[in-house]
Amino acid sequence: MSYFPSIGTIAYEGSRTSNPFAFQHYNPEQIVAGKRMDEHLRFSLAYWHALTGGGSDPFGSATAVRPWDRFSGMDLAKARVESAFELMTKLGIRYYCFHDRDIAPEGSTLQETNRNLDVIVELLEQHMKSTGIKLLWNTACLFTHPRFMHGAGTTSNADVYAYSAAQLKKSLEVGKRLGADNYVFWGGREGYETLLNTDMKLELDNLAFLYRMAIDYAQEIGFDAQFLIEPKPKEPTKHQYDFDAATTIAFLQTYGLQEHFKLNLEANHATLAGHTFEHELRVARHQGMLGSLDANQGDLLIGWDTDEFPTDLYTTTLTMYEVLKNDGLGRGGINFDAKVRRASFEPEDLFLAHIAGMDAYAKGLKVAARLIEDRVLDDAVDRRYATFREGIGADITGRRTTLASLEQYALENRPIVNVSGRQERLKSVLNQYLLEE
Ligand code: XLS
Ligand code: CA
Ligand code: CA
Repeated sequence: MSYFPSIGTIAYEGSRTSNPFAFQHYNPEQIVAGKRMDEHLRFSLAYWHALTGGGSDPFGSATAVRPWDRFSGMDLAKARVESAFELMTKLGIRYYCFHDRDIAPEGSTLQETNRNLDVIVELLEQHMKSTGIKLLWNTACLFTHPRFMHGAGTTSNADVYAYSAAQLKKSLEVGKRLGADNYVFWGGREGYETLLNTDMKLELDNLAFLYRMAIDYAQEIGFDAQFLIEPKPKEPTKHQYDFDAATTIAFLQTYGLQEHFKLNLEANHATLAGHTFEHELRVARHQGMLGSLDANQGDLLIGWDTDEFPTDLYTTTLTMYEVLKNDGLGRGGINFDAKVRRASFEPEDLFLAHIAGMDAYAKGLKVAARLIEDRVLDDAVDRRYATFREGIGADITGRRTTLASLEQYALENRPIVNVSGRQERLKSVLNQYLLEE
Protein backbone atom coordinates (compact mmCIF):
# COMPACT_ATOMS: atom_id res chain seq x y z
CA MET A 1 0.00 0.00 0.00
CA SER A 2 1.25 3.48 -0.84
CA TYR A 3 0.56 6.61 1.22
CA PHE A 4 1.81 8.94 -1.51
CA PRO A 5 0.67 7.15 -4.69
CA SER A 6 0.90 10.21 -6.94
CA ILE A 7 4.58 10.82 -6.20
CA GLY A 8 7.42 8.70 -7.53
CA THR A 9 11.10 8.54 -6.70
CA ILE A 10 12.71 11.97 -6.79
CA ALA A 11 15.60 12.06 -9.26
CA TYR A 12 18.33 14.56 -10.09
CA GLU A 13 17.48 16.52 -13.27
CA GLY A 14 19.91 19.44 -13.09
CA SER A 15 19.51 23.13 -12.44
CA ARG A 16 17.42 23.85 -15.54
CA THR A 17 14.62 21.42 -14.74
CA SER A 18 11.10 22.75 -14.37
CA ASN A 19 9.90 19.56 -12.68
CA PRO A 20 9.15 20.49 -9.05
CA PHE A 21 9.51 16.84 -8.01
CA ALA A 22 13.16 16.63 -9.07
CA PHE A 23 16.50 17.73 -7.63
CA GLN A 24 18.28 20.64 -9.24
CA HIS A 25 21.54 20.23 -7.33
CA TYR A 26 21.39 17.13 -5.18
CA ASN A 27 22.99 14.41 -7.23
CA PRO A 28 23.91 11.70 -4.69
CA GLU A 29 26.64 10.07 -6.73
CA GLN A 30 28.36 13.26 -7.93
CA ILE A 31 31.87 13.56 -6.53
CA VAL A 32 32.57 16.82 -4.72
CA ALA A 33 35.86 17.41 -2.90
CA GLY A 34 36.82 13.77 -3.36
CA LYS A 35 33.64 12.23 -1.94
CA ARG A 36 30.14 11.36 -3.13
CA MET A 37 27.55 14.00 -2.38
CA ASP A 38 25.48 11.58 -0.33
CA GLU A 39 28.51 10.88 1.88
CA HIS A 40 28.97 14.59 2.55
CA LEU A 41 25.26 15.14 3.01
CA ARG A 42 23.90 12.48 5.32
CA PHE A 43 20.37 13.88 5.18
CA SER A 44 17.90 12.90 7.84
CA LEU A 45 14.14 13.16 8.27
CA ALA A 46 12.87 14.68 11.54
CA TYR A 47 9.99 12.43 12.57
CA TRP A 48 8.36 15.06 14.78
CA HIS A 49 7.92 17.59 12.00
CA ALA A 50 7.33 15.29 9.02
CA LEU A 51 5.10 12.69 10.66
CA THR A 52 3.82 13.92 14.02
CA GLY A 53 3.35 17.68 13.65
CA GLY A 54 0.22 18.93 11.96
CA GLY A 55 0.72 22.68 11.75
CA SER A 56 -1.01 23.79 14.93
CA ASP A 57 0.16 27.06 16.48
CA PRO A 58 -0.89 29.04 19.58
CA PHE A 59 -3.71 30.61 17.54
CA GLY A 60 -5.15 27.67 15.68
CA SER A 61 -5.39 23.93 15.31
CA ALA A 62 -3.63 21.62 12.89
CA THR A 63 -4.16 22.23 9.17
CA ALA A 64 -2.11 19.46 7.58
CA VAL A 65 -3.90 16.94 5.41
CA ARG A 66 -2.03 13.66 5.76
CA PRO A 67 -2.63 10.17 4.42
CA TRP A 68 -2.50 8.78 7.97
CA ASP A 69 -5.24 11.10 9.31
CA ARG A 70 -7.87 8.36 9.27
CA PHE A 71 -6.00 6.32 11.90
CA SER A 72 -5.75 6.77 15.66
CA GLY A 73 -3.83 5.31 18.61
CA MET A 74 -1.34 2.58 17.82
CA ASP A 75 -2.75 2.22 14.28
CA LEU A 76 -1.82 5.83 13.67
CA ALA A 77 1.68 5.23 15.02
CA LYS A 78 2.07 2.25 12.68
CA ALA A 79 0.75 4.16 9.65
CA ARG A 80 3.25 6.90 10.37
CA VAL A 81 6.11 4.41 10.35
CA GLU A 82 5.05 3.09 6.95
CA SER A 83 4.58 6.61 5.60
CA ALA A 84 7.95 7.73 6.97
CA PHE A 85 9.81 4.98 5.15
CA GLU A 86 7.93 5.65 1.91
CA LEU A 87 8.73 9.35 2.20
CA MET A 88 12.43 8.72 2.90
CA THR A 89 12.77 6.09 0.19
CA LYS A 90 11.20 8.34 -2.46
CA LEU A 91 13.34 11.30 -1.42
CA GLY A 92 16.54 9.27 -1.11
CA ILE A 93 16.93 10.25 2.55
CA ARG A 94 18.97 7.55 4.28
CA TYR A 95 18.65 8.58 7.95
CA TYR A 96 15.99 9.69 10.39
CA CYS A 97 15.67 11.03 13.93
CA PHE A 98 12.93 10.85 16.54
CA HIS A 99 11.92 11.61 20.11
CA ASP A 100 10.53 8.53 21.90
CA ARG A 101 7.09 10.15 22.15
CA ASP A 102 6.96 11.04 18.44
CA ILE A 103 6.84 7.42 17.41
CA ALA A 104 4.44 5.90 19.95
CA PRO A 105 1.69 7.28 22.20
CA GLU A 106 2.03 7.53 25.98
CA GLY A 107 0.05 4.96 27.92
CA SER A 108 -1.48 5.46 31.34
CA THR A 109 1.63 4.10 33.08
CA LEU A 110 5.32 4.09 32.22
CA GLN A 111 5.08 0.32 31.71
CA GLU A 112 2.31 0.74 29.13
CA THR A 113 4.17 3.57 27.43
CA ASN A 114 7.26 1.38 27.16
CA ARG A 115 5.18 -1.46 25.72
CA ASN A 116 3.76 0.88 23.05
CA LEU A 117 7.28 1.99 22.27
CA ASP A 118 8.52 -1.59 21.92
CA VAL A 119 5.81 -2.42 19.37
CA ILE A 120 6.75 0.55 17.17
CA VAL A 121 10.48 0.02 17.61
CA GLU A 122 10.04 -3.50 16.31
CA LEU A 123 8.23 -2.15 13.24
CA LEU A 124 10.95 0.47 12.71
CA GLU A 125 13.56 -2.25 12.96
CA GLN A 126 11.84 -4.26 10.21
CA HIS A 127 11.62 -1.25 7.91
CA MET A 128 15.24 -0.32 8.58
CA LYS A 129 16.32 -3.84 7.64
CA SER A 130 14.33 -3.90 4.41
CA THR A 131 15.32 -0.39 3.25
CA GLY A 132 18.83 0.06 4.69
CA ILE A 133 17.71 3.37 6.21
CA LYS A 134 19.51 4.15 9.47
CA LEU A 135 18.83 6.00 12.68
CA LEU A 136 20.97 9.16 12.83
CA TRP A 137 19.86 9.82 16.39
CA ASN A 138 17.09 9.36 18.86
CA THR A 139 16.27 11.28 22.00
CA ALA A 140 13.87 11.32 24.92
CA CYS A 141 11.04 13.84 24.96
CA LEU A 142 11.44 15.22 28.46
CA PHE A 143 9.48 18.40 27.89
CA THR A 144 5.94 17.89 26.49
CA HIS A 145 4.09 16.10 29.28
CA PRO A 146 2.83 18.32 32.15
CA ARG A 147 5.02 16.41 34.62
CA PHE A 148 8.02 18.25 33.16
CA MET A 149 6.64 21.70 34.01
CA HIS A 150 9.68 22.42 36.23
CA GLY A 151 12.16 20.67 33.96
CA ALA A 152 13.50 17.11 33.78
CA GLY A 153 17.22 16.89 34.65
CA THR A 154 16.89 20.35 36.23
CA THR A 155 13.51 19.90 37.87
CA SER A 156 12.81 20.98 41.44
CA ASN A 157 10.97 17.68 42.01
CA ALA A 158 13.07 14.55 42.74
CA ASP A 159 10.26 12.23 41.59
CA VAL A 160 10.28 13.90 38.17
CA TYR A 161 14.08 13.57 38.08
CA ALA A 162 13.71 9.83 38.71
CA TYR A 163 11.00 9.55 36.04
CA SER A 164 13.23 11.38 33.56
CA ALA A 165 16.09 9.01 34.33
CA ALA A 166 13.79 6.03 33.71
CA GLN A 167 12.64 7.46 30.39
CA LEU A 168 16.23 8.24 29.40
CA LYS A 169 17.33 4.69 30.28
CA LYS A 170 14.64 3.21 28.03
CA SER A 171 15.54 5.64 25.28
CA LEU A 172 19.20 4.56 25.39
CA GLU A 173 18.04 0.95 25.10
CA VAL A 174 15.95 1.87 22.04
CA GLY A 175 18.95 3.67 20.51
CA LYS A 176 21.11 0.60 21.06
CA ARG A 177 18.49 -1.74 19.58
CA LEU A 178 18.12 0.39 16.44
CA GLY A 179 21.88 0.99 16.11
CA ALA A 180 21.65 4.80 16.40
CA ASP A 181 24.80 6.60 15.27
CA ASN A 182 24.23 9.36 17.83
CA TYR A 183 22.11 10.10 20.86
CA VAL A 184 20.86 13.67 21.40
CA PHE A 185 20.14 15.61 24.56
CA TRP A 186 18.16 18.75 23.96
CA GLY A 187 17.28 20.53 27.18
CA GLY A 188 13.66 21.24 26.35
CA ARG A 189 12.75 22.58 29.76
CA GLU A 190 16.25 22.62 31.24
CA GLY A 191 16.40 26.29 32.09
CA TYR A 192 14.55 28.71 34.30
CA GLU A 193 11.91 31.42 34.28
CA THR A 194 12.98 33.40 37.33
CA LEU A 195 15.91 33.24 39.74
CA LEU A 196 13.48 34.16 42.55
CA ASN A 197 12.59 30.46 42.91
CA THR A 198 15.61 28.79 41.32
CA ASP A 199 18.63 26.98 42.78
CA MET A 200 20.74 27.25 39.64
CA LYS A 201 23.75 25.44 41.13
CA LEU A 202 21.71 22.41 42.21
CA GLU A 203 19.94 22.28 38.84
CA LEU A 204 23.20 22.33 36.87
CA ASP A 205 24.87 19.79 39.19
CA ASN A 206 21.87 17.49 38.77
CA LEU A 207 21.87 17.88 35.00
CA ALA A 208 25.56 16.98 34.81
CA PHE A 209 24.91 13.96 37.04
CA LEU A 210 22.09 12.80 34.73
CA TYR A 211 24.53 12.97 31.82
CA ARG A 212 27.11 11.07 33.86
CA MET A 213 24.60 8.32 34.64
CA ALA A 214 23.67 8.17 30.93
CA ILE A 215 27.33 7.74 29.95
CA ASP A 216 27.71 4.94 32.50
CA TYR A 217 24.54 3.18 31.36
CA ALA A 218 25.42 3.42 27.67
CA GLN A 219 28.77 1.83 28.49
CA GLU A 220 27.09 -0.85 30.56
CA ILE A 221 24.77 -1.91 27.72
CA GLY A 222 27.38 -1.46 24.97
CA PHE A 223 25.58 1.44 23.24
CA ASP A 224 28.42 3.20 21.43
CA ALA A 225 26.53 6.17 19.91
CA GLN A 226 28.17 9.58 19.92
CA PHE A 227 26.44 11.65 22.61
CA LEU A 228 25.37 15.11 21.42
CA ILE A 229 24.04 18.14 23.26
CA GLU A 230 21.90 20.56 21.29
CA PRO A 231 22.18 24.17 22.45
CA LYS A 232 19.28 26.61 22.38
CA PRO A 233 19.17 29.98 24.17
CA LYS A 234 15.47 30.30 24.95
CA GLU A 235 12.08 28.72 24.27
CA PRO A 236 10.43 27.04 25.96
CA THR A 237 12.15 28.45 29.05
CA LYS A 238 13.18 32.08 29.20
CA HIS A 239 16.80 31.12 29.83
CA GLN A 240 17.91 27.70 28.60
CA TYR A 241 21.06 26.40 30.31
CA ASP A 242 22.62 25.10 27.06
CA PHE A 243 22.45 28.63 25.66
CA ASP A 244 24.85 28.28 22.71
CA ALA A 245 27.91 26.29 21.62
CA ALA A 246 30.35 28.21 23.83
CA THR A 247 28.14 27.97 26.94
CA THR A 248 27.53 24.26 26.39
CA ILE A 249 31.22 23.51 25.92
CA ALA A 250 32.02 25.45 29.10
CA PHE A 251 29.34 23.47 30.98
CA LEU A 252 30.80 20.17 29.75
CA GLN A 253 34.32 21.25 30.68
CA THR A 254 33.20 22.42 34.13
CA TYR A 255 31.83 18.96 34.90
CA GLY A 256 34.62 17.01 33.16
CA LEU A 257 32.20 15.62 30.56
CA GLN A 258 33.77 17.05 27.39
CA GLU A 259 35.33 13.75 26.28
CA HIS A 260 31.92 12.14 26.03
CA PHE A 261 30.03 14.72 24.00
CA LYS A 262 29.92 16.67 20.79
CA LEU A 263 27.32 19.22 19.76
CA ASN A 264 24.22 18.97 17.60
CA LEU A 265 23.90 22.49 16.24
CA GLU A 266 20.69 23.95 14.88
CA ALA A 267 20.56 26.98 12.57
CA ASN A 268 17.44 28.51 14.11
CA HIS A 269 18.86 28.13 17.61
CA ALA A 270 21.99 29.94 16.50
CA THR A 271 20.01 32.94 15.30
CA LEU A 272 17.89 32.93 18.48
CA ALA A 273 21.19 33.21 20.38
CA GLY A 274 22.19 36.20 18.26
CA HIS A 275 24.75 34.21 16.26
CA THR A 276 25.03 33.06 12.69
CA PHE A 277 24.90 29.31 12.15
CA GLU A 278 28.47 29.36 10.87
CA HIS A 279 29.59 31.05 14.10
CA GLU A 280 28.23 28.14 16.13
CA LEU A 281 29.92 25.63 13.82
CA ARG A 282 33.23 27.49 14.01
CA VAL A 283 33.17 27.53 17.83
CA ALA A 284 32.44 23.80 17.97
CA ARG A 285 34.93 22.94 15.22
CA HIS A 286 37.80 24.61 17.03
CA GLN A 287 37.07 22.54 20.11
CA GLY A 288 36.80 19.31 18.09
CA MET A 289 33.13 19.15 19.10
CA LEU A 290 31.25 19.59 15.84
CA GLY A 291 28.94 16.58 15.87
CA SER A 292 25.81 16.94 13.77
CA LEU A 293 23.49 19.55 12.29
CA ASP A 294 19.81 20.35 12.64
CA ALA A 295 19.25 21.99 9.28
CA ASN A 296 16.57 24.64 9.20
CA GLN A 297 16.37 28.41 9.28
CA GLY A 298 14.64 31.03 11.38
CA ASP A 299 13.05 34.26 10.30
CA LEU A 300 15.00 37.28 11.46
CA LEU A 301 11.79 39.30 11.66
CA ILE A 302 10.27 36.81 14.09
CA GLY A 303 11.71 36.23 17.53
CA TRP A 304 10.85 32.55 17.96
CA ASP A 305 11.87 29.15 16.68
CA THR A 306 10.11 28.95 13.31
CA ASP A 307 12.00 25.85 12.09
CA GLU A 308 11.66 26.69 8.40
CA PHE A 309 13.20 24.54 5.71
CA PRO A 310 16.70 25.81 4.87
CA THR A 311 16.73 27.67 1.56
CA ASP A 312 19.19 30.49 2.24
CA LEU A 313 22.19 29.66 0.05
CA TYR A 314 24.52 32.01 1.91
CA THR A 315 23.98 30.06 5.08
CA THR A 316 24.09 26.61 3.51
CA THR A 317 27.34 27.56 1.75
CA LEU A 318 29.02 28.92 4.85
CA THR A 319 27.72 25.96 6.83
CA MET A 320 29.16 23.44 4.39
CA TYR A 321 32.38 25.48 4.38
CA GLU A 322 32.75 24.77 8.10
CA VAL A 323 31.77 21.13 7.61
CA LEU A 324 34.38 20.64 4.88
CA LYS A 325 37.01 22.40 7.00
CA ASN A 326 36.08 19.98 9.76
CA ASP A 327 36.74 17.10 7.39
CA GLY A 328 33.06 16.16 7.55
CA LEU A 329 30.70 15.38 10.38
CA GLY A 330 31.87 11.82 11.06
CA ARG A 331 28.90 9.97 12.50
CA GLY A 332 26.76 13.10 12.35
CA GLY A 333 24.45 14.21 9.59
CA ILE A 334 22.14 16.90 8.34
CA ASN A 335 18.77 16.51 9.96
CA PHE A 336 15.89 18.55 8.57
CA ASP A 337 14.52 19.82 11.86
CA ALA A 338 12.10 21.86 9.80
CA LYS A 339 8.38 22.03 9.27
CA VAL A 340 6.30 23.10 6.34
CA ARG A 341 4.37 26.34 6.94
CA ARG A 342 0.85 25.98 8.28
CA ALA A 343 -0.61 26.97 4.92
CA SER A 344 1.57 24.43 3.05
CA PHE A 345 -0.81 21.76 4.21
CA GLU A 346 -0.90 19.30 1.32
CA PRO A 347 1.08 16.03 1.43
CA GLU A 348 3.04 17.14 -1.66
CA ASP A 349 4.46 20.01 0.38
CA LEU A 350 6.36 17.51 2.51
CA PHE A 351 8.23 16.40 -0.60
CA LEU A 352 8.69 19.88 -2.05
CA ALA A 353 10.06 21.21 1.25
CA HIS A 354 12.62 18.44 1.59
CA ILE A 355 13.64 18.82 -2.04
CA ALA A 356 14.19 22.56 -1.43
CA GLY A 357 16.32 21.88 1.64
CA MET A 358 18.35 19.10 0.03
CA ASP A 359 19.03 21.24 -3.03
CA ALA A 360 20.05 24.23 -0.90
CA TYR A 361 22.57 22.07 0.98
CA ALA A 362 23.84 20.43 -2.22
CA LYS A 363 24.39 23.82 -3.82
CA GLY A 364 26.04 25.05 -0.61
CA LEU A 365 28.36 22.04 -0.66
CA LYS A 366 29.40 22.60 -4.28
CA VAL A 367 30.09 26.31 -3.73
CA ALA A 368 31.93 25.72 -0.46
CA ALA A 369 34.15 23.09 -2.11
CA ARG A 370 35.12 25.55 -4.85
CA LEU A 371 35.78 28.32 -2.36
CA ILE A 372 38.16 26.01 -0.54
CA GLU A 373 39.79 24.69 -3.72
CA ASP A 374 40.43 28.23 -4.95
CA ARG A 375 41.57 29.32 -1.48
CA VAL A 376 39.29 32.37 -1.76
CA LEU A 377 38.77 32.86 1.97
CA ASP A 378 42.00 31.16 3.06
CA ASP A 379 44.06 33.61 1.03
CA ALA A 380 42.07 36.56 2.34
CA VAL A 381 42.59 35.41 5.93
CA ASP A 382 46.29 34.73 5.31
CA ARG A 383 46.73 38.22 3.89
CA ARG A 384 44.88 39.84 6.76
CA TYR A 385 47.08 38.17 9.40
CA ALA A 386 50.34 38.35 7.42
CA THR A 387 52.04 40.49 10.08
CA PHE A 388 51.94 37.53 12.46
CA ARG A 389 54.14 35.42 10.19
CA GLU A 390 57.30 37.49 10.38
CA GLY A 391 59.20 39.91 12.59
CA ILE A 392 57.51 40.92 15.80
CA GLY A 393 54.33 39.04 14.80
CA ALA A 394 56.25 35.76 14.57
CA ASP A 395 57.79 36.53 17.99
CA ILE A 396 54.27 36.97 19.40
CA THR A 397 52.86 33.75 17.94
CA GLY A 398 56.08 31.99 18.98
CA ARG A 399 55.28 33.33 22.49
CA ARG A 400 58.77 34.81 22.80
CA THR A 401 57.64 38.30 23.86
CA THR A 402 56.87 40.03 27.15
CA LEU A 403 54.93 43.20 27.76
CA ALA A 404 58.29 44.94 28.24
CA SER A 405 59.76 43.72 24.94
CA LEU A 406 56.59 44.73 23.11
CA GLU A 407 56.71 48.12 24.80
CA GLN A 408 60.27 48.57 23.61
CA TYR A 409 59.18 47.68 20.06
CA ALA A 410 56.22 50.10 20.19
CA LEU A 411 58.35 52.92 21.57
CA GLU A 412 60.57 52.80 18.51
CA ASN A 413 57.75 54.79 16.87
CA ARG A 414 57.44 52.80 13.67
CA PRO A 415 54.56 54.01 11.55
CA ILE A 416 51.64 51.57 11.94
CA VAL A 417 50.34 50.47 8.55
CA ASN A 418 46.94 48.76 8.39
CA VAL A 419 45.49 47.07 5.32
CA SER A 420 41.83 46.86 4.32
CA GLY A 421 39.71 43.90 5.43
CA ARG A 422 38.06 43.92 1.96
CA GLN A 423 34.76 42.62 3.32
CA GLU A 424 32.62 43.99 0.49
CA ARG A 425 34.92 42.53 -2.14
CA LEU A 426 34.76 39.11 -0.45
CA LYS A 427 30.96 39.24 -0.39
CA SER A 428 30.95 40.08 -4.05
CA VAL A 429 33.24 37.13 -4.81
CA LEU A 430 30.93 34.92 -2.76
CA ASN A 431 28.02 36.11 -4.92
CA GLN A 432 30.02 35.32 -8.02
CA TYR A 433 30.65 31.75 -6.83
CA LEU A 434 27.00 31.31 -5.84
CA LEU A 435 25.69 32.52 -9.18
CA GLU A 436 27.97 30.34 -11.29
CA GLU A 437 26.44 27.04 -12.36
C1 XLS B 1 13.50 22.14 19.61
C2 XLS B 1 14.57 21.25 19.26
C3 XLS B 1 14.25 19.78 19.32
C4 XLS B 1 15.52 18.96 19.30
C5 XLS B 1 15.36 17.54 19.69
O1 XLS B 1 13.59 23.35 19.44
O2 XLS B 1 15.05 21.64 18.00
O3 XLS B 1 13.38 19.40 18.32
O4 XLS B 1 16.14 18.99 18.05
O5 XLS B 1 14.80 17.41 20.94
CA1 CA C 1 16.66 20.77 16.82
CA1 CA D 1 14.14 24.25 16.77
